[in-house]
Amino acid sequence: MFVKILSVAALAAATAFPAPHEARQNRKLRWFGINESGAEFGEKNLTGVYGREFIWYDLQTIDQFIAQGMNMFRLNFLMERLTPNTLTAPLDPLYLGNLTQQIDYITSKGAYAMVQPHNYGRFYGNIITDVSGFRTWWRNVAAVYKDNPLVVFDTNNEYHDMDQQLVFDLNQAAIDGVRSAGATTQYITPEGNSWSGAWTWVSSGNGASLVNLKDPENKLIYQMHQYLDTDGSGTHAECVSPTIFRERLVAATKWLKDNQKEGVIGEFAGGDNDQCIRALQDGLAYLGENADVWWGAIWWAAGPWWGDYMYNMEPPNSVGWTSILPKIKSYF
Ligand SMILES: *[C@@H]1O[C@H](CO)[C@@H](O)[C@H](O)[C@H]1NC(C)=O
Ligand SMILES: *[C@@H]1O[C@H](CO)[C@@H](O)[C@H](O)[C@H]1NC(C)=O
Ligand SMILES: CC(=O)N[C@H]1CO[C@H](CO)[C@@H](O)[C@@H]1O
Repeated sequence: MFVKILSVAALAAATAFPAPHEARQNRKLRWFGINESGAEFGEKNLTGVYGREFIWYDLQTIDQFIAQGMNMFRLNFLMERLTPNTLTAPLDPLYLGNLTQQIDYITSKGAYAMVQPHNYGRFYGNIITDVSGFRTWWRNVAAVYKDNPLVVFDTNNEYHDMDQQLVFDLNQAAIDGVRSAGATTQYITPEGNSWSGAWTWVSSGNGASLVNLKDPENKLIYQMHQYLDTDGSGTHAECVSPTIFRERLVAATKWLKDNQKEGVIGEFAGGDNDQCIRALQDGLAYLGENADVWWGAIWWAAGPWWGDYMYNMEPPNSVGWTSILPKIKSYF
């Protein structure tokens, strides 16, 4: 998805909404969680100022999500803020400090934290071609978290319009960098070209290419994204049909099974309307039916600055939190 809609004003209309708080017992999906988004905002302003161009996540909301049964937090941030100017630069202590604070908090609760550079395979807007520098970037980042098995490494958000071999090489470099740092117990999620869409995973050539990624620890969980609007971009409140989520997962599911791979839907969403709710329930049920290969799904999105955005799931009064989550939570 490439559009963000912010209306902080919408937060003003606060209605106290009591959060149901049973912890989930019969988990249907190994992972279910949410994208935490805001630290990657203001990508035109680098490095940018905390609280003005970008924001980190409200730790109290983490507890609220966990109380709803979530156990996976995909943490959006920008590479340019962690390593200003060059891929191999030292990690910025304050930005890293905030990322680590989030990770430590989440994992101290027993949930997974996904380290997710929201960079589309680009650095300062340019496609990353320095594969060796990218490997070093990942080695440096993974070294910080190598002793925390609840950290998951997402190689990069949504490569797109790139040479397929380069996408393969960057993913392999990330895997090699992470493992060379001594981070051997963590899962890694490669992403594909074409915005890592599940519906185009096979047709785009991602499947044929990325099937050959090698991880000495054998802990790759392929990450795909899936939206339910006509163009699959996640920019509309409407969903194509009540079965569109499932339909858009069929080819990727077959690929996972045929190749004995495992996957996760790293971003998905639909608007708060009957057709989308049915599609969301149906698609999540499908993931549950295929839980041998699908680890779960991660909603797009939460974060303090989403306002009245149609997919906002930030507690306590966003549409996702008050209206959508109650209708889908029994599916994970
Ligand atoms: C942030 O970026 C925008 C767009 O490039 C620019 O107009 C604005 O002046 C920048 N703000 C700061 C504080 O640099
Ligand atoms: C988070 O970033 C802000 C702004 O740079 C900084 O003041 C603060 O100390 C950082 N927090 C941590 C825990 O490092
Ligand atoms: C696929 C997707 O939703 N990507 C979006 C994630 O959120 C950021 C805003 O923080 C967008 O820029 C991305 O396009």
